Amino acid sequence: GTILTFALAGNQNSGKTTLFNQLTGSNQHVGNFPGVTVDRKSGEIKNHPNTEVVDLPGIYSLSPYTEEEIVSRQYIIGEKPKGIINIVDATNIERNLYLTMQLIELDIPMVLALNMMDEVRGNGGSVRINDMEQMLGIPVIPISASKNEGVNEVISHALHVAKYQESPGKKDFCDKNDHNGAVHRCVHSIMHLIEDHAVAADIPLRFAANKVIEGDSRVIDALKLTQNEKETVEHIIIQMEEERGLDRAAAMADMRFSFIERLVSSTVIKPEESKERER
Ligand code: GDP
Ligand code: K
Ligand code: MG
Repeated sequence: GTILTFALAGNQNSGKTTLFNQLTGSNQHVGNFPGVTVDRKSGEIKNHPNTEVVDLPGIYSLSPYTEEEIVSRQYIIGEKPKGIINIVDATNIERNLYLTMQLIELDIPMVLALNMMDEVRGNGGSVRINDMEQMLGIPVIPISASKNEGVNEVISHALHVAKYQESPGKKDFCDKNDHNGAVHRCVHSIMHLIEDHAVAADIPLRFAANKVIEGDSRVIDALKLTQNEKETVEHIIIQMEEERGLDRAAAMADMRFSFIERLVSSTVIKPEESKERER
């Protein structure tokens, strides 16, 4: 039958290699991604024949700034794994979720393995997992990779979303009613404008639109926009920058961090707060 392929993606030091080892045991192959010196480690999930997990390099975003980021997005967009396992360091959620939001834009079935929960709990903190799942629109599984806790749950959720191709439930993280309304309108106008090109180039639409706004030349070239369309895109972005009072890169980053702030403030209970609660 067909092989269920998974990308394991996360920030550096999120516990990616630890989880990869728990998922695959000793069944690992090491190679290289084509054309670069970045290691490509893959393996079958323990007790699940016809699966393959690829341990992507540790990355902070899907912007094309480092070899690791280019390799990772090339792999996900080009080879189209059936699912993404996104590992997040629960002790550093704000920073880690920046990548999570970009992965969700790719519209590939995905689960979030919230790692280092042993440390969070040890410090007296906690996370409202159900609320986080609702706000992100993907399954969230609290784990401790180093203690092998929650790993089987990650496997069963990952197999499920991949088998049934359950894509993330939401991709729009703009709050239309806050100061990001202009960004929201800009993203939608550009999605509308580039839709046929994104389909032809086989690039997920929202990811393509966001990358066009960020000025990502690889994505812009791949879309093969006409001169006329490029000018329209530029006009839409300039209008957004004027309304928003920020340049395009800052406006997009602010849109993502505003959401992350809302998410963290309603789902993460920091140690001091949880102690308050107990009193
Ligand atoms: P990578 O850079 O994402 O591949 O991260 P590693 O797997 O190398 O892990 C980074 C560090 O975090 C190592 O020292 C691990 O032992 C540690 N680590 C990984 N998972 C956990 C966990 O669940 N809890 C704790 N406390 N430490 C962990
Ligand atoms: K490491
Ligand atoms: Mg590693």
